[in-house]
Amino acid sequence: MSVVGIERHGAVTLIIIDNPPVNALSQAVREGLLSAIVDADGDDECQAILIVCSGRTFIAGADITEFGKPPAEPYLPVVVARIEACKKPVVAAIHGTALGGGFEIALGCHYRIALGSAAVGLPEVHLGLLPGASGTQRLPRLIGAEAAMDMMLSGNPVKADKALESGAIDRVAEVDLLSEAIDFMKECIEQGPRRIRDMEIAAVDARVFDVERKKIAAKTRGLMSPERIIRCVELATKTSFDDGLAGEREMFLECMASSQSDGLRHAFFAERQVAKIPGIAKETSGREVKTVAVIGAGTMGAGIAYNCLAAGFNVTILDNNQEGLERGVKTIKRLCAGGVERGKISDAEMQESLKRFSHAESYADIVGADLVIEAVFESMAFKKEVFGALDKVMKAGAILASNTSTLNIDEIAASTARPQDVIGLHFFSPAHIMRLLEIVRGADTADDVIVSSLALAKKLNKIGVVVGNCFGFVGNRMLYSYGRENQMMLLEGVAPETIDQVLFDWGMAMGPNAVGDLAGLDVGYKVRQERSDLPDDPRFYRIADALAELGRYGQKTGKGIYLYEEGSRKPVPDPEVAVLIAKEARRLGIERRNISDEEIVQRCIYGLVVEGARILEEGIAERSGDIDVIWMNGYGFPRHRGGPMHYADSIGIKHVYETVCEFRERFGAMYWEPPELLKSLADSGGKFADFE
Ligand code: 3H9
Repeated sequence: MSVVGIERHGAVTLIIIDNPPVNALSQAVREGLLSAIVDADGDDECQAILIVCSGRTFIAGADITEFGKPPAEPYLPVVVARIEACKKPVVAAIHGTALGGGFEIALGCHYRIALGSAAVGLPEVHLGLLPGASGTQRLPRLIGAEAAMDMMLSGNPVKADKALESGAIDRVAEVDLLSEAIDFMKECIEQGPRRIRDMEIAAVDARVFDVERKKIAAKTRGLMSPERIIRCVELATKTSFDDGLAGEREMFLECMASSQSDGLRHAFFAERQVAKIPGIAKETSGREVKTVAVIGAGTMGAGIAYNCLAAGFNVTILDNNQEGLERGVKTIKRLCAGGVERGKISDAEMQESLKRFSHAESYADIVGADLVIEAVFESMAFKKEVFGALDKVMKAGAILASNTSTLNIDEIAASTARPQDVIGLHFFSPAHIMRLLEIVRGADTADDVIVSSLALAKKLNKIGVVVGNCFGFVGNRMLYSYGRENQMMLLEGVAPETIDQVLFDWGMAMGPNAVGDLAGLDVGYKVRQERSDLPDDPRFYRIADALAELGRYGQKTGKGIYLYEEGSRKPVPDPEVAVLIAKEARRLGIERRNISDEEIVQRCIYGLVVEGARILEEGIAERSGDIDVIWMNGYGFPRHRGGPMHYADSIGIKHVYETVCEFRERFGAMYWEPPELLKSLADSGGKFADFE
């Protein structure tokens, strides 16, 4: 079946694109569209052309699956130019979203009409790209340089009413896009083609470009495409349309060939892949979840409760400690008020959501909940007690979830007579902000409980990743290796602020020492105290433990590995800590030395890769991409590097393997014995991405 069809309606020719699921501009679509345009332009009966799409949306952009492969003609800029060159008016009728190359097609058209529910946008920046089919040259001519830069730098779609206001579209259709578009075309025929390339760009103060550069510098640290978007728009204000196009093409191809775009494209597909769970049929339906009970009104419990409330669930928070409960309720109300202040919800919506909120001190008040999320203190004994109690009172079929960040979910499930209903839902702090939800599947967890958990993640606007059961699951288990190397290097002579700076410059959202102080050094300390399987190594997390033992818990106590001035979150290096580290190193007989920035990065990041490889071997993660999604969304791993496993794939597994072997020689096999998977992929020239 052809992906581009033609229908004649009197003097109007309809070009219909039908390429599910999102009408991406594959080679076949580009070819079909070009040929249809040429035909219609040469057809004497045809007075105007309408480009529409079947299915759920207008064209959502270039076909990203073709990126990184040899380009195939006709190229998109050629198709857009041919549309614009038509002798008769061409109109785009937009429903759903016209994104990227899809919106560029619409900009090649002489007029644009969109349904009120539609949106248009240029999201290429999210893929490490810039609009490469004349968007950087046409949009500034249509709506002005500053508004165009805003759209391209944010990558966010703009709703039809706003797009109409800015001039990005010409008309909003109220009800029936097709018939209203055909009516609109009568006006277009009268006016004739209106080509954006011939429009004068509105004058702009030349300083806006540098202002914009400064504005985005911190947010787009290390990324190449945002700066090039500004350069392209600047070019549009200074040179001819054709010279601007040539500049855009050159910069687009440069971005396309970059490892950054490769990493971001990987992130795009990996985040969609996580929802597909091998072994669970696509049509498996989940259990109905309307009412959620959260147990434990601490920071995490309150954050989860607020998150569920904001997503529209009926929520009850339960804590048997009256004071703790009151504090939790206050936190939730404060978070609600914060949502109003930040313009996320209206005051009326806040009042409405508080009607769905209640608190309780006894299990009897939550027996009817569809889902219980336990968020009590991280202690196996305590969690077992809670689950034992829940098992006795909760209605049949209720999902019993634990927010444990490390503990064995099967052991927790064993304290109930319904292990099929038990699952881990590992939220990340702050729960209402962090996008990751690690969904921990126990040995007996029912498929429909997993499906419900994925649906919950979606409703909470999170990315749910299903993982297997082991200590720390995927994220925190890997974090142990990363943190371990940080701790070792402190003892070996690198200052905390140096490690943090090097990893921050490499792209991590924060350095590991600053993260430790933010999360609270007492948290990890208590977890290590409970573990009986820690390595027999006095260096293991020695500095973190020593600080916790001194009551230096981090930001919350004003002192951790760094110092914090009253009311400030800015870490300040503390000479006392430097003395403490040097003393511990001496006690342990560790020689202090200079360590290069390269070694700092390699030991921390390859530490992650080695553990990730073991996790894959053991089947704790289904795919290497799942691990990447976890690290990009829960641990501040730079998205443009595509996650730790993709990063290893992109720099070459052989190189990683050889460096790990070298580390084994230098630092011993206890931590650096290469996993079999790493070795076999290095031998075969394979990639983690190919491992099933
Ligand atoms: C570009 O246009 C460059 C040009 O400037 C220049 C070129 C020279 N290609 O997200 P969903 C798949 S760059 C291929 O779950 P939703 C997606 O993988 C592009 N496939 O649905 C998934 O597949 P599967 C600029 C694509 O309703 C399925 O469609 N455009 C593409 O939640 C459903 O996707 C963008 O960056 C694509 N372009 O959201 C837009 N898009 O079922 C990227 C989607 O096998 N797309 N797929 O897992 C989106 O933002 C969302 O997909 C969209 C729909 C909002 C459209």
